[in-house]
Amino acid sequence: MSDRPLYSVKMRASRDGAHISGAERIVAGKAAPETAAALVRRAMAHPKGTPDSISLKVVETSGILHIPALPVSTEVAATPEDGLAVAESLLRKAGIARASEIVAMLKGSRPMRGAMLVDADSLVRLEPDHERGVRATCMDAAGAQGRLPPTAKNHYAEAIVLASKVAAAPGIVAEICISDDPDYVTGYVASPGIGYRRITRMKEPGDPHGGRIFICRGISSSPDETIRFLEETPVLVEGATPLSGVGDSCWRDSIDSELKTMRGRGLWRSTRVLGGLPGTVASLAGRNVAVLSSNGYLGLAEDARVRRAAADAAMQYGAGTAGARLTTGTFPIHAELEERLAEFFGAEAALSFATGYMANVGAISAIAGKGDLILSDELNHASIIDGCRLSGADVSVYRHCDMGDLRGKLSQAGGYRRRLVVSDGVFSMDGDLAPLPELIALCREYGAISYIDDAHAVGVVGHGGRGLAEHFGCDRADITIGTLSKSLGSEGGFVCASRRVIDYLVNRSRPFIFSTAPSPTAVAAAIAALQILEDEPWRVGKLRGNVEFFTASLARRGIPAGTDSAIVPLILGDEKIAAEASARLMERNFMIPAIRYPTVPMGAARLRVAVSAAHGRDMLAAAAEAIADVLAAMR
Ligand code: WAQ
Ligand code: MG
Repeated sequence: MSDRPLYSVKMRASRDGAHISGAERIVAGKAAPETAAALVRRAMAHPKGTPDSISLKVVETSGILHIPALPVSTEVAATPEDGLAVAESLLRKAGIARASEIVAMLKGSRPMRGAMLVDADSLVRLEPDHERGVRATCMDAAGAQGRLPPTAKNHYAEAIVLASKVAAAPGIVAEICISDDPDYVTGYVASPGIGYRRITRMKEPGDPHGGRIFICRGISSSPDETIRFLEETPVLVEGATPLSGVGDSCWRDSIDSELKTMRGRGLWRSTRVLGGLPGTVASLAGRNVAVLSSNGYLGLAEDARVRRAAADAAMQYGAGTAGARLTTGTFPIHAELEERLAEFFGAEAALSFATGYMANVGAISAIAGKGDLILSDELNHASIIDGCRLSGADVSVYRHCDMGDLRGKLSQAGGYRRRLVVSDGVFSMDGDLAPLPELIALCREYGAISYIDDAHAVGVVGHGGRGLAEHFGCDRADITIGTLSKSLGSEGGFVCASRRVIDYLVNRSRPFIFSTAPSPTAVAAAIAALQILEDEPWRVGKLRGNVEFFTASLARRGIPAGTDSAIVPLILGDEKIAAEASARLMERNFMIPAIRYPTVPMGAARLRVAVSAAHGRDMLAAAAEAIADVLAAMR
C-alpha cells in the first residue's frame, strides 16, 4: 500500500459493557495493520482492567483538514481550589462572563463518554444525547503517521490534538477539561484566543471524576454543523508534540510545583552576581556591600602573589589539563602540591581532588563499601552524607559530638569488614570542633578508621592553621580531608593519609579516576597560598583576634555568640525570620546569608557570619551593630 490514502484507526475497549479505553490514529495505509495491533496491545494492558471486548474500526479518510496546534502554556496551581480559580479566570479572559457557573457545571457533572456542548450565554446544553455527550474524534497529530502509538495514554499529547480540533470547530469559543483518570490532576482551559492553558492541579489525586465542556456561541438553533465537524471531519494537527514523544508534560508540572512549594516555605534560593575581587567588599547591583560570609578566611584569594602564581601557571602549563590524573593530566605542579600538603600537615602522603566535595565523596565511597559500617556525626556536611550514601555501606548516625553515643554504637557494631568514623573537624554551620583526641582514642579501641574533614579548619584552627590535630596537640586522624578553596584561596580538595591509603584511593576513588585533573591555575595558586601560610603564620593569629573582637562586640550588645573557629552562627529558628533578617542586613549593605533547611535542620535557621583575617575592625564593629539593630527591630 502507498502513503495515500490515509486511514482512521479507532479502538474501543470495554468489559461487561463498561468503557475501559479508547484511542485513535490517522495513518498511512501501510501502517494501519501495525497501528491496529499496537492499539489492541494498549487496550489489553490498560490499568483499569483487561477488556472482554475490543472493537477496531479502520476507515479510509479523505478531505483531511490541516490545522495548527494551539500554543501551549502552563499555569501552576498548588491546590484544586487554586486550579479551578485559575480556570475560571482564563474562561473569563476568553470572553465568557458566566465562567464560574460553567466551572460549577463541570464539577457537578455526572460521568460521560463525551463532552457537554454548552451555550456560553444561556448555559443551555445543545448536545442531543445528554448521557453520552459530544465526542471529538477523527484527529491525530500531523507527522505521527509513521510512528506506532505509545503503549500507554499520553494525556497531554492526546489532549492538545483534541483541544486544537475543538478550538477550530465552528461556533466553539472555549473548552474546559478535567481528566477522569484518578491520578492525572492536570487539566486545561483552551480557546482560539488564549491558546491551550494547562492547569497543574484541577482535582485531588485519586479523584476519578472528570469531564469536558465545549463552550459555544451563536449556534443554539443549529448545532448540527459543529457536532458533525467535531465527530466526523478528519483533522491533522500541525506542530503538536508527537504522540510517541513524552514531551515535558510528564515532568514539568512536578518541577513547577516543587519550586512553588519551596517559595512558599521561604526556602527559595538563587545565585547573586558579585563584582570585584573576592574579599571583604563586593559590588552588588552597583553598590558596595560588606561581605561577612566568605570562606576566604585569610584573604588569600585576592592576594596578589596567589593570583600571580595562577596567571603564570596558566601561561606555563595551559588553561586546563585536558586529561584525568591517571592518563595525561598529572603535571609537575600536581606532584609538587601533594608533596607540600603532606609535609605541611604532617602526613605520609596527600592526594588532591578538583573540589572539597569530591574529596569527601571520593574518599568515603572508596574506603567504605558493602559490608562496611560508617559512623557519621549528625551534623556532618552534605558532601560527607553524599559520600556515605554513594559508598553502599551501612550508615549509623551518632549524636552531634557525643562520644558516649559513638562508643555505644561502635561496641554494638560487630561483623563488619571496616568501620569508619567520619566527622567534620569544624562544623560548617555551627563553628564548633569535633573532640578529636577522644574520637581517635575510640577508633583505636575498637579498631575503626578515623576520618576528619578539616575543610573549615585549615588556615583557621591550630597555631599554624594545620587543623584540629595541631589545635589539640594530638595525633592526626587516619584520614584527614582539607580544602584548597577556603582559607587557601584557590580551588580543590585534598586527602592526607598514609601512603597505603593514598595508593588505594588512586586505584579506587572514582571521582579521582574519572575527573579531569585540577587546573594548573588552581594548583599553582594553592602552592603559593600554602607557602604564604607557612611564611606568615601571624595571619592565623590575626584571624583569631578578629573573631574574638567580633563576638565581644556582639556580646556587648546583648547577643551571645561563641565559636571555636571563624564561623559565628546566630540561630534564629524560623526560616522566614532568618531570611528576613538577612534581607534587612542587606538593605544596610551587609551580606550575611540566612542558612536554612536542608543545610541545617528545619526550625534551626540562622544567620551565619564568617570572619576573615582581612576584615578591618571598623567593619566588624559596624556589622555587630547592624545585626543587633536588625534583631532588636524584629523582636
Ligand atoms: N470528546 C469529547 N469529550 C471527551 C472525549 C472526546 N474524545 N474523551 C473524553 N472526553 C470527556 C469525558 O467526559 C471524560 O470524562 C473527560 O472528557 C476527560 O477525559 O496538558 O485525560 O480522557 O497535561 O480523562 C488533559 C491533559 C488530560 C492536560 C485530559 O481527559 C495536560 C484527559 P480524559
Ligand atoms: Mg480518562
